[in-house]
Amino acid sequence: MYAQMVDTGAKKLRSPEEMTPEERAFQARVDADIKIEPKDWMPEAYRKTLIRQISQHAHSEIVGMLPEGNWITRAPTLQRKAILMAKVQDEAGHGLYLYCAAETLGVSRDQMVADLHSGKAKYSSIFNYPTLTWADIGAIGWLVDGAAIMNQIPLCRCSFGPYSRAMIRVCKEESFHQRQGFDIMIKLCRGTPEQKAMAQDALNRWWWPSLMMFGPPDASSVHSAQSAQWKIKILSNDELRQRFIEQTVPQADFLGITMPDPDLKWNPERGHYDFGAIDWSELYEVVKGNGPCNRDRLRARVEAWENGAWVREAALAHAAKRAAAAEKAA
Ligand code: FAQ
Repeated sequence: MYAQMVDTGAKKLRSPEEMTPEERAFQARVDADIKIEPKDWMPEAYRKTLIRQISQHAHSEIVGMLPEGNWITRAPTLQRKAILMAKVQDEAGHGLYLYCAAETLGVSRDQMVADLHSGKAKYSSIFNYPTLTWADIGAIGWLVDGAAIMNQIPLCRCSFGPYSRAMIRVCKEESFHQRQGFDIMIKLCRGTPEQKAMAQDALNRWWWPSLMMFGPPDASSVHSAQSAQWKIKILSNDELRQRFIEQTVPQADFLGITMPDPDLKWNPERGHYDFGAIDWSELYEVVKGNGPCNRDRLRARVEAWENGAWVREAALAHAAKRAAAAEKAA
């Protein structure tokens, strides 16, 4: 197991005595599980933290369409193609709810998109890995959507109203995504030896990056302590990762494929699975822009934005025309 204590650069939490009266009243509302709404007073750092996390979450949904979109034209049957198209469209919808939730905090959509394109805003590391075979589409649904749900169910209870409400709907759709991925894996694992080998290969490649989706270990996480105090984070990165492992190992057993971790074993004393050391240098490299597909992903998003400029211009011109007509009629 990792035991990496590093200086995270995290700021020390303010005690109630150090808070201003407004901050104390705000924290009391959070502690009482009263939702914070966009027009309520909030500390500037709370607003900034939410803009950072929600916009990065939105970008992840949008960039996350690319690895799976890559297989829409090559899905093995008409039914699989229809399901995959619906899933990828759902991810676009999730991105849009999340951009709307972030906009309530006073940031514009154009600014968020510009930050993604300039590399200032992050998106989930997982979407910088390639989808080499059809089994990768199964592994993404099973593992990536499985990890996303594990992280997002607690977010349904987070302190910021628009984010928590967006998450409720997103989680319902993610459950279908996870099940369709597992269904692909079942089919492959019950198929020919070659198909089962494809499923095993996909698991080998997606397992460790899926564990990294939960973020760095708690001891190295810059934002966790403050986000926990504000109930933006309900469970820590490590707690969620452990729960995901607990949920997923029996599913791999059911499929008859093996986790690529020789140190993974049930620890009856802890009542949890122990697991091998995660190579955190890989996460940090991918987040810095050096993953296998970072450049392709950003290029695809920038091109899509530029190619769609005429649609945005036409929609704005149409809206202006309708507003002018409505004014004339009034
Ligand atoms: N990748 O101090 P912490 C999906 C960054 S949605 C990239 O622990 P925090 C659906 C972090 O931003 C997947 N960057 O940060 C789908 C921070 O950098 P910053 C997305 C990462 O925020 C499925 C720095 O490291 N889900 O999959 C990663 O407290 C299939 C320090 O880290 C969400 O965004 C990473 N893995 O905790 C779509 C959920 N981990 O901002 C299509 C909401 C950490 O200071 C197909 N987000 N970083 O420059 C969260 O829960 C949190 O933001 C964490 C990170 C847990 C991701």
